[in-house]
Amino acid sequence: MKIAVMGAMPEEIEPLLDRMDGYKRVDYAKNSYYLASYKGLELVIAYSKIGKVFASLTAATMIEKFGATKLLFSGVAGAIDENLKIGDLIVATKLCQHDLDITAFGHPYGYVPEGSVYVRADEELINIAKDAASEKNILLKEGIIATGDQFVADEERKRFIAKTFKADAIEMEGASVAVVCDSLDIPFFILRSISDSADMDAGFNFEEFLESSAKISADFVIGMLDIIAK
Ligand code: 3QA
Repeated sequence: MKIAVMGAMPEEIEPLLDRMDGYKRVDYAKNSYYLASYKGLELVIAYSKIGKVFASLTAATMIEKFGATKLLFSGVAGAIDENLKIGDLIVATKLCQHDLDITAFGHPYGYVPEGSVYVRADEELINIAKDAASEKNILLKEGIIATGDQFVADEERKRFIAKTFKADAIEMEGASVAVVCDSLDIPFFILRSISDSADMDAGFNFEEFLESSAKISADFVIGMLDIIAK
């Protein structure tokens, strides 16, 4: 079994690589993939670069070229749910693309023919996350994550996404990874730690908290790998 662990930005995977027993870099498709070992587990680790297209390419590459049979995503997100504060962890129960719009043809937001508005994450992996959270007494929220090719720093856009998709958090990769994994029948898991609230201050907060929140998420994924390795 090979497990893919991906992020979007270097800051999201560096704390993971730091914890590996060893790794070697393989360059492919203008990106770097790290073949790593951790407590006897075989991993492939990479950051995709930002947005749905790069994230899809990386997820598909980890599965099709590197043979990953499960995928865990670790990173940061903007909060939509007011109860989510900077540093809090949220795991996606399901994900949607908030910027996918063929409503001109009477379809709902986020829907295209032969697709679905939401893609569900793997329940077994979510259960492992719950075990990791209770073991370490960490608060782990579950919710809907909305993905789009926009850094949202705008109350109005945020309200639209909240209302249309009942989303709790927003980011730029999760739903595209979900579509790839679902299509290829690979169990996946998307974890995010809050870096900002997708409002006026989002840019500023993001820059301040990217590193610390990315580490909170990465540390949690390490805790999950500890359980999987047992
Ligand atoms: C934002 C990162 C992208 O990979 C999505 C962070 C946190 N807050 C968000 C928000 N809206 C959407 N997504 C997010 N990630 C990249 S833009 C900054 C690039 O800086 C989640 C996320 N409010 C590069 C330096 O120039």
